[in-house]
Amino acid sequence: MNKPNFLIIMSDEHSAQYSSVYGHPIIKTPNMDKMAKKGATFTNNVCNSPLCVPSRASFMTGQYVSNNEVWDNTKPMPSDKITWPYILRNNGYEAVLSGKMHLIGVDNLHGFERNLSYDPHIDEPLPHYSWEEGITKASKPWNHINEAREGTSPMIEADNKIEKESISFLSDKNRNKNPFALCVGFIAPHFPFIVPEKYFNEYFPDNIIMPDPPPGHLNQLSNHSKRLREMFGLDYNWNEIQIRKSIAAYYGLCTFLDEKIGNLINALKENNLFDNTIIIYTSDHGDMLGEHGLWRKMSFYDQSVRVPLQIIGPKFISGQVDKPVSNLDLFPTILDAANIDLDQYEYDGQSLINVLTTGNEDSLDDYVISEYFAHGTENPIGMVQKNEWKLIYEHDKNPKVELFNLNKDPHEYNNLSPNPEYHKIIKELSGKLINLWGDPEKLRKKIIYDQNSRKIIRKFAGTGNFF
Ligand SMILES: [Ca+2]
Repeated sequence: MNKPNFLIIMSDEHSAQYSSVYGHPIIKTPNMDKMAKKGATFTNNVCNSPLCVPSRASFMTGQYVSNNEVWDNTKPMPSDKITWPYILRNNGYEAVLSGKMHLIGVDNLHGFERNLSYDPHIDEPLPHYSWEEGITKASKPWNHINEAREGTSPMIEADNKIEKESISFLSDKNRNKNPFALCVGFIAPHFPFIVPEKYFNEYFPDNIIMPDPPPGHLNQLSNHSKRLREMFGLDYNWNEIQIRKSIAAYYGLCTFLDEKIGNLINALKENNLFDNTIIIYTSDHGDMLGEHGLWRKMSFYDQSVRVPLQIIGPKFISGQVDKPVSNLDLFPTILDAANIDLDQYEYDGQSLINVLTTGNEDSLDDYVISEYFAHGTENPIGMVQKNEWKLIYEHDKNPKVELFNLNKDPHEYNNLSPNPEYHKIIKELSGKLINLWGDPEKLRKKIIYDQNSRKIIRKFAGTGNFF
């Protein structure tokens, strides 16, 4: 049987809206534009947690974070979790990683046969946070904005190496013998805001859009947003030139990344692999870039949670899919595309193969869920999106709720939750989250127990030995 190959590209920190294909008026991502002509572009795809490790672990297993239990960036995934690379290998595939998947702990592969290059982000153990210790205010402003400039960095060098080894893998003369899945994890456009001059100069100083919140907006932010600003030193008035440099470098990193996507697709074509390869492009989460007074991710605003999803395949449609989907749908989609029986596996996602082959969105679920259980909160937080509605729900004795109408208020400035008119939709969407979580207070206690356990283990096992 002729099984399709897979080229799966996951960037780091690429918000969907920061690309020309998703409507940005300035940022140039011509290869994503070309992908849109050849395949499907999912306009409302979200990551399942706006943070590296939990988001990527859910992508690997197809499970919601609350089921997968990879709560934060220092929580390793158990090695006996079944992942899509293991299942592909069990069905005759060669499944390899090139670059980042942020698989921390003793098992850096979780089913991939090997890493063709390396993952620079698993070398540095990240700080461990505990909800019981509360939020500490940053002692100084976030450093990456003052460091923004043109030039190169170890992350640029890593991406060049990841690209080179991936192209070398695709150019191997034996590549046609067995079906393969090559998963390429680029670092771009993740900070540091440093990018080679040719990309930087494309945007700096004037070819950018500055954050422009309406008057008073920063005083009305949710508790979660206010905590993030305090904890990460984001509530600081940087000078405008440095903000322009940061945004220009991020835009430049998007174009730098887009070139690499194009080069990988060209390598498929040059090696006669394109016609039998399914190509997927997505990212683990986005970046706020100063909107709502926030940088980095960790929030459920569009810039942080909505990520690109483009899929090209020999029998797939070209066009837009507008119903909300999420990255954990890729687990069943990849297996389904490889003709593997899905019934024997446990996963939370839905296969996208039907919409990819027919263009008919009717069979897709009408809502998606994303969750956050890491630093910057003291309680479980979740997001449910259905049609034009986005609900953000923080568990507490008195739950904190935000509701946005994405059609009327695409910038998410107008929280409708205090208006009794919206009680019905709030009840419906929060019910989906409670249904997933069961008792939210039990979930909170379970996460705290896990955080405290890891704190003790780290004390004796050493930082970075196990996680
Ligand atoms: Ca990330």
